[in-house]
Amino acid sequence: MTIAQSRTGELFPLKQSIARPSIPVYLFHRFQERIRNPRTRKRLSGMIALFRGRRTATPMPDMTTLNRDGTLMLPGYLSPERAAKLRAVLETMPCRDPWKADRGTFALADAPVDTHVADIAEAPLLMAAHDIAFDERLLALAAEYFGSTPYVDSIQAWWSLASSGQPEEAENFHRDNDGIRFLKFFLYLTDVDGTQGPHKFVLGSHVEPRLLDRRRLTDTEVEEAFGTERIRTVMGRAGDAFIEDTFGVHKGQQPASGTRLLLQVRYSITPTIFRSRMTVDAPVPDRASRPISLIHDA
Ligand SMILES: O=C(O)CCC(=O)C(=O)O
Repeated sequence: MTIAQSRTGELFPLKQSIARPSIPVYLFHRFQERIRNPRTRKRLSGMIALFRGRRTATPMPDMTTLNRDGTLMLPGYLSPERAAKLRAVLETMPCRDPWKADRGTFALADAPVDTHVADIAEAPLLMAAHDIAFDERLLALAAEYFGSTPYVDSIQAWWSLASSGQPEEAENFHRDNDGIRFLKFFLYLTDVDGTQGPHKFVLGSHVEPRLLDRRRLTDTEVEEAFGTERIRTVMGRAGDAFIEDTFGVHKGQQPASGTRLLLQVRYSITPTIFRSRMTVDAPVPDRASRPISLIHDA
């Protein structure tokens, strides 16, 4: 039993720790990641929405911003007290370096000096994280954005650490290719100033056919292609959140000092190959939008 699993009342019981995407999900992933033009991607996801049963649109003022910019700020999403409570539980959970798997698991305080990202694998078990992932407002935003019922595909949490070495992986600008249409909800659980690895997003890049290659992009390339004025740097307090179409160009910067704790929920129109590996032994929360959960076993 891990430290975290001893915290009953805060965690759901674990059902599976190695849930895998099915072969059709994997094959569809390989197909959709090759479709680079944002318009073609939107057309295809529209066809999927039609096939799955299109939602009747409920006018939501937030959708104008999300559709135009590809990102929507949700300041003060959690109160500072709730954010601190969630952080206190996550602090007790074992971490692992997703880019250096040979390190095994470690406590945050013992993170290797060259670890940039300390991932918390047990985050999907947290009841407080489920309250967020199945929040009616987030589900409604995702349903409107997709034009169809959302899958709650994953819950993740990780620490970004000030460590040695050059920016790694997602610390460089990139476009995500997680699915044909998806949104990521990001929640800061520590205060994030200019030095603590603020997230960056290029406004409007989710619909713009520039720098579409499946690779990491340099700052110079992004600045030249889109202009520095379109790059939003997201600073905020613990409890601030934003939801984003991360097919748009973005990165999570390497902190120059301090640590950043972030919780992320992925919503998608189809299951992704990055779906939650952990599932919980509990019923899917009853919500008006009838989300499909990949964090629960069917
Ligand atoms: O850590 C961040 O702010 C960004 C993470 C990221 O690039 C991603 O989830 O795709």
